[in-house]
Amino acid sequence: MTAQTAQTAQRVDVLIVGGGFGGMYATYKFREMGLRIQSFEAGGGLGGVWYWNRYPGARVDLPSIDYSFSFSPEIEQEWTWSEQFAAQPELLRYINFVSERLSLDKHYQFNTRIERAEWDEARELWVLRTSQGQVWEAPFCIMATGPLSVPKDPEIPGLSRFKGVMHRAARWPHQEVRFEGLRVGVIGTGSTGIQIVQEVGKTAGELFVFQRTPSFTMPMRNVKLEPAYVAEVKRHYAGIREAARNSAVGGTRPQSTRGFFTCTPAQRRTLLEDAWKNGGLAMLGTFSDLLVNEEANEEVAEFVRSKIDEVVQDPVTADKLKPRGYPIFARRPCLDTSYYETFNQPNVHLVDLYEQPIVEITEKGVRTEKGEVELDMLILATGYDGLTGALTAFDVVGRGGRTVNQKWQNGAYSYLGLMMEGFPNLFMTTGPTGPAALANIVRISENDVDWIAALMVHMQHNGQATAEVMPEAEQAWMAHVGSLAKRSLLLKAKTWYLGANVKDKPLGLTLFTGGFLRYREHCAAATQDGYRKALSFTPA
Ligand code: NA7
Repeated sequence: MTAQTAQTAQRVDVLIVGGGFGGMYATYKFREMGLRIQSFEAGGGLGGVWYWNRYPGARVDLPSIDYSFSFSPEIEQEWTWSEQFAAQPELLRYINFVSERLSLDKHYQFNTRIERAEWDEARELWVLRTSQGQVWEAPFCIMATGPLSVPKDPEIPGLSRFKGVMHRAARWPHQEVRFEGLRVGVIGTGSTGIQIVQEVGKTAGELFVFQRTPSFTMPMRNVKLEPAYVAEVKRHYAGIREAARNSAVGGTRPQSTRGFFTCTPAQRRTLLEDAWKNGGLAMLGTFSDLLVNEEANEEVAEFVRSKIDEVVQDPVTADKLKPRGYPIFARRPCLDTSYYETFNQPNVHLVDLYEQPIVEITEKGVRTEKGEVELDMLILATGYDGLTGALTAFDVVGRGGRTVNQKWQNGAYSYLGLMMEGFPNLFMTTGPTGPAALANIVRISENDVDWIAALMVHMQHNGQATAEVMPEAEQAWMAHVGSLAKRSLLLKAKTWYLGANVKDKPLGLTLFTGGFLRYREHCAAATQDGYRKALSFTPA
């Protein structure tokens, strides 16, 4: 401890980093437990991903009913969703409604990044330094920093040379952006790029879609929620939440137990057609084995490719839009509203980057191997340094001066995605090696915060100052995560799930692929066992 730290440090019980769903719930939960808290958020308001991603067409790809907090029955009754899949402005309104209702934002310091977090071993405190030069200390620190909070620019030379307007999807301006009469380029065709293309294509003078890997996308079939439906949901929220908690995906989407090849070809076709008509992620839940049975997966992939042929009029464009070479659902499945139809418009042009890779960004636009595409506006929808990016972007220093960067030099390593050996009293919500990205992030956040809260109560009752995961428990969890991952087709696509989209990042599937319910069971088992097999404690 330096003399300066001693003079200026402010002290609370829990420090919370992040203002997305995890941070908001942690702020509420620990305050209700009577703890003194201080929360930080780099953005100017709450919402995390939904604060930053204001691009046109931004929309959640899980039903709004599921993608909302369950901890307050009052808020469930007071808030009414207008659409099955809410758009970003409505999501942000919901987030701010929750914040106002529970007076959460007064606990936050906004526009504040944590630049360093260090465990002071002698005093058993986490010491956080902010971008505003303050020092905060607390025995507990919650990193609710989210799996998708560090956007990634593409590694294309000349990005800063472009003289037109450049927008990043994940740092979208707060003012309205118009596209009428403009030549707009979009790089990236993941969930974000697809949402942007189908929206911007409506008004842009010309739209150039720079596609490297095509994604599989299925119809969202979004609908307005009728008052009678909403009333029914509100009557049954308790049961809906229970079903979500006990499901593999943390939502109410049906998940069949039938294997693909237990059905006849005709039955399979009917089921796939039904799923296509129902929209959303229905198709993934129609059979139980699409993420482990390669042959079944390929049949479903071929079904979706055939749908592209049905919609896209130009056969060459249709062919280029067809994803090949990786299993369907191994990249995040996208949900769209007339994405493929957009390519039938005369103002929309697909630029296939397999055929003509981008060479550089110029002052005027994008130069591919076949020539220069002049643009007035360039939009980057090029993804994130997912899962680990937030905690490796600054120094998080644990016992013995070891940083998270050092601990994760060969890939993310943690216990339940919640704790790390060498980092006592430091907790993550939706952290890597948990089910983040594969299940409803709101349900995972609530599970994680509740788990941490139960541990804190246990420590208080037992007069314990610090908790740390034991190396054997962490190793055992990693071995379990690894053995499940080996069976998964997720390994067969180059995605942010695996860290494949970030240069020099260690490759590996450090996500729990056993489903949300199993994950919860692992969490609950640790709690019920009094943490005996997993954690070591020091006395207060
Ligand atoms: P994704 O899914 O990581 O998509 C990023 C896209 O950007 C993807 O199509 C990439 O192609 C493309 N990309 C990245 N770098 C380049 C370069 N250098 N040149 C051309 N194209 C590039 O991010 P999203 O934001 O769309 O979605 C993230 C999550 O948000 C999603 O999984 C949902 O959970 C919601 P590539 O695949 O690398 O060939």
